[in-house]
Amino acid sequence: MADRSKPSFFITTPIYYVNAKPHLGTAYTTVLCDVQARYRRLKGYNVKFLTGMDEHGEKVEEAARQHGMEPQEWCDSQAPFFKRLWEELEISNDDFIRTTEPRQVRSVQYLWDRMQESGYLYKGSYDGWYCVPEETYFTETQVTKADEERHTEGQHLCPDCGRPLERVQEESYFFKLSAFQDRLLKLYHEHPDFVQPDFRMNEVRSFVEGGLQDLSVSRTSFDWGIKVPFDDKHVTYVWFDALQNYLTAVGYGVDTPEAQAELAFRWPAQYHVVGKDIIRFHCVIWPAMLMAIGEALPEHVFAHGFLMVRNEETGKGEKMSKSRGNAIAPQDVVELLGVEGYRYYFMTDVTPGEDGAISFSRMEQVYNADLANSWGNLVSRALNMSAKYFDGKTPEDDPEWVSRQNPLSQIAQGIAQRYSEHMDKIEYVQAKDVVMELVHAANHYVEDSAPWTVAKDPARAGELADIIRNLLEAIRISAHLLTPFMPQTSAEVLRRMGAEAEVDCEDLDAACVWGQLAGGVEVTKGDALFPRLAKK
Ligand code: ME8
Repeated sequence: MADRSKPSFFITTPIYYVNAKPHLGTAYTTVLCDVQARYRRLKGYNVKFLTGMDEHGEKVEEAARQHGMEPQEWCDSQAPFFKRLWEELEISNDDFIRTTEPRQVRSVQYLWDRMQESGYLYKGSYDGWYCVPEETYFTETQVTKADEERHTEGQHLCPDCGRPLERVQEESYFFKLSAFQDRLLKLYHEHPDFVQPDFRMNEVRSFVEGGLQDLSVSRTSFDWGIKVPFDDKHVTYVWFDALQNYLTAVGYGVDTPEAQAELAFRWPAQYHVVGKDIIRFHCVIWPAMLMAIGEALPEHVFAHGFLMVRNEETGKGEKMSKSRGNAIAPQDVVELLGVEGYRYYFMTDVTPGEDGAISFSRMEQVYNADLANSWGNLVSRALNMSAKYFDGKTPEDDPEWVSRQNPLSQIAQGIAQRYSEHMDKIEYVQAKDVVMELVHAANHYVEDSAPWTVAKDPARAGELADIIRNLLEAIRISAHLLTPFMPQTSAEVLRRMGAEAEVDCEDLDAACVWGQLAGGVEVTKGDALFPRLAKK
């Protein structure tokens, strides 16, 4: 039972199609949400972190057929791949939704009834283009324009992905999306941070300003989908079904007091995190659907860029694909960097809003510089010295020692607040910089204060205790701040310095106040946290 005395923080990933195994791109979005979910738990929120699988539609049905399976059987066979990878990458989701589950069927059918009542639904017939890989409709004008630009000579290709289109002619229900243009523009005007980062908002706004067409939301030419409750010749268009998952997971359409309390507590969501490819579905269609049925709108949609593979010869980012032979599997990166190094690299070296060019050489560089040489090295030096000079323990605070000035406590002042300003907005690169400033300063401090020399003079015992205490305190605070990125390492560091009671912290600001290190507590030196990667 959720503790509803804490504020709710509801964050979602897209639900991924089960036509392919999870890959570096889907893992990127999922880790990005995980970091935010873990951060919010540290800030005392009651978090619900939702991910899942999108199992209906032509694309999934085709994938099943290609593998000689029934669609449901195929989806069931794919679920373990997603669940296993998320476990391996330390994804702390609280729920995993599949669109073939009874709760989704019930909720989508409830949505149909509400739509029918709203007056924004009508029956008609669709005659136009459809891209199966994108599960998207395109108008004649869009297709003609793209074909002219591409010189496709009679073949009609998808304006977005360039793959061949299908001609669809069928009876269909339509959602009156065109009626929402003004209300959507008003939303963007009144809530400029509804779409993040800013430049994506401009893209969405100009799309809507260009005019909206009604959307076909049911299909009659195939049947792998949720039946329309009042017309069972029709199945739900896969996006109309998929978007609804966000409401399903928090109890929408369930007539029990518990479900209604959950819905009231959780909805609206704070963040839908998506890739830039599906921004229109989340920033145009989804809010219009919610407006039609009178539900509150999510607070933010954060659209991140795409991961590209850096071509070492040209220095340019290229789309990842099997046919180019440049696709990188998540397991390859885990093998190189370990899970925590994997998370750290993608979250702190790729700016979340923009496309990011990734490469193995850059991964090694970041790992060695930040994790092996800076963070790992600092922890190992400080714990070793503490153990060596203080009989296997953290030094006691020496009341005789008066000089309390040190550069580290100054840098640490207000650090949790500076870090949070960035974490709140998913600015992970900048948040990491705030922590690494303290880590780098601590490494310099070791050199400048030369504890190994101080240790030789018994008259300087107070000074030695102070130096080691300062280092351990900087480490304690950094470990807390790095928890969302590398939860296992941070927990291990806190354990090694005898602070395991702090591992499940729910008040980051309080934990990061300087001066809380316990003295006389046993320390464990342990193995290197991040062994340096040798040059291949
Ligand atoms: O669109 N870089 O599912 P999908 C970064 N089922 N992220 C990437 C990426 C890349 N190269 N490639 C994919 C769907 N992604 C729908 C969603 S939600 C109601 C329904 C990520 O399996 C990114 O988050 O095609 C993108 O938006 C998502 O995978 C698309 O996943």
